[in-house]
Amino acid sequence: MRDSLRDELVSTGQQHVLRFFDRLDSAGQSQLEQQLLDIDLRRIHQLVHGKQQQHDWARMARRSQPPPAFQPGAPSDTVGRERARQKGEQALRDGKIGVILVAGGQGTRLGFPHPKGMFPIGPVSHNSIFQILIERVLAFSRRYGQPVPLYVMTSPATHDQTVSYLDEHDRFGLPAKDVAVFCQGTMPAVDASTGKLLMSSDRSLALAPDGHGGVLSAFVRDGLLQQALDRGIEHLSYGQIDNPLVQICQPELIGYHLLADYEMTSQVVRKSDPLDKVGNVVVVDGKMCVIEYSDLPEDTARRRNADGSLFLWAGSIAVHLFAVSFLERMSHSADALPFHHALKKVSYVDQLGMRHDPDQPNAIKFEQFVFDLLPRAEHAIVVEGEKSDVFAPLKNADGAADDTAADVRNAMVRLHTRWVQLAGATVIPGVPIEISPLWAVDAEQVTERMTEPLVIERPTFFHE
Ligand code: UD2
Repeated sequence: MRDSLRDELVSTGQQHVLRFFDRLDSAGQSQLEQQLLDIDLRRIHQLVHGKQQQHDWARMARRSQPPPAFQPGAPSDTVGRERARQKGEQALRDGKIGVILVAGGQGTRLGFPHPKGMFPIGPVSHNSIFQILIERVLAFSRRYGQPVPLYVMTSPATHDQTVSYLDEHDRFGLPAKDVAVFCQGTMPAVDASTGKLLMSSDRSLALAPDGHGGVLSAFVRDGLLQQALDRGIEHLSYGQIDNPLVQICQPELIGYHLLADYEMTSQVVRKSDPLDKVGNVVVVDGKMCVIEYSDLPEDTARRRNADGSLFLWAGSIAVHLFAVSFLERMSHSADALPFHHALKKVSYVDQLGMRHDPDQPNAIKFEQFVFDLLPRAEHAIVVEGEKSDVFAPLKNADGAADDTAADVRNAMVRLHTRWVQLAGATVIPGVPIEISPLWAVDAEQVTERMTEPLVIERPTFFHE
C-alpha cells in the first residue's frame, strides 16, 4: 500500500477500510488498493461533510415557473412541425446525429435477473427492448442513408451480459463500427450515520453505479466523445432503455432542437396527475432544471392555473438532445454535475468481519443525474410530446399498480393499432398488433406501406 494513499485515508477519516488489509492475499490487496486509487477520497469527504451545497428543493419548487416549450402544431408553435421535421431529416441525412441509450440500471423493481434491455417486451413478437430500439436506429439510418452511431451505457452489473447479448445477435443488424458499449463508473456507498466507507467484503468497498449522469464522464473517459466529434456527429439523441416508445432519432424533435440552436433540448409530456412519477421540468431564477417527483412538495405539485390546468405541467421522460460541443464544454468542468445523495439499503461487512443485510436504509449512495446539465446549457427548451406516442416506461413487476410489462405492451398495441387504423385498416377489438421499426417508425410510414385496407382478425406482427 502506497504511503500517500494510507495518509490520505487517515486524513479523510477512512483508514478503517484497511482493517483486514494485512491478512489479504496479494490479489485481494491489489484489488482494494486499486479501488481506493480509483475514488476521489477528498471529494467523498466533501460530499459527506456537506461542503457541496445540497439544494433545498422545496424552496426551489415554490419559486418555479413552467419552462419555455414548443407545443408542436399548437398556434403558439413558431417553428412548425413540417419545418422541424425537414431540418431533422437533413441532419440525419448529413450523418450528424448519434444516439446514446443508458442501460446501466439493474431493474430491481422489475424483478428480471438480466439487463432490462433483454426483457422480451414485444406484445406479439416478444422481441427484446434492445432489439426494438436498435432496429429503430437502424431504420433511421437506412431511411436517410447514413450510419447513426449507437452508444450504449452499461454498469458493472449489466456490462458483460449486455456485450454478449448484443454480440450473439449481431447487434440486431447494426454494423460493429456503429455500436459502442461503455461501462459507467461507480461511487462508494457510505454509512448514513457516520459517513464511513462501507465494505462489501474484506477486500472490496461497497460500490454502486454513479447514476445515469455518469454518462458524461464515462463517455469522455472511453474516448467516445472524441470519436463522435471525429465522425462529424454534432448532436446526440439520448434516451433510457426502459421505454420502448422512446423517440430516439426522431426527426421532428431533432429539428426543433436545431432550428432554435439549443445546446440541450428535452422532450416532456403533460402530466396527467399532479403526482405522476416523473421529474418536473421547471425554470427557477431563469435556469431550467428538473425537480424529481419525490422532491416536489405536494401543494406545489397540485397548483393549478385559472383554467384548471396544472401550473407545473412538464413531466420529464428522460429524452434529451445534446449538442456534442456542449458535452465537450461540460467535460472540462469538474463540477458540471452535482452528486445527489440517495438513502438506500446496502449490505456490508463490519469491523469484525460480520456480514449485515439491513432491512432499513442504512447507507448513502451518490448519483449524478444527466438532466442536471439543463441549467448549464446556454439555451435549453422543452418540446411537448403526446404521452401515448412517446412514453411507456417498464419499471415494475406484473401485479404492481403501474408501469408493468402488461401496461407497456398495452401502450404499444394501442399506438400501433391507431397507426394501422389511420392507414384504413379495421382491427377486431382485442386483437394485438405490433409494428417492427424496420417496417414503419410512425403513422405516416404505415400509411405508405399499407396499400390496401386490411381487416386484422388475429395477432399480427408487421415486420420486414
Ligand atoms: C427516471 C427519472 C424520472 C423520469 C423517469 C422516466 C431520475 C432520477 N428520474 O426515474 O424523472 O424521467 O426516469 O422513466 O432519473 N441508469 C443507468 N445508470 C444508473 C442509474 C440509472 O444507466 O446508475 C439508467 C437505467 O438503466 C434506466 C434509466 O437510467 O434506463 C432510469 O433509471 P431509474 O429507473 O433509476 O429512474 P427512475 O425510474 O427512478
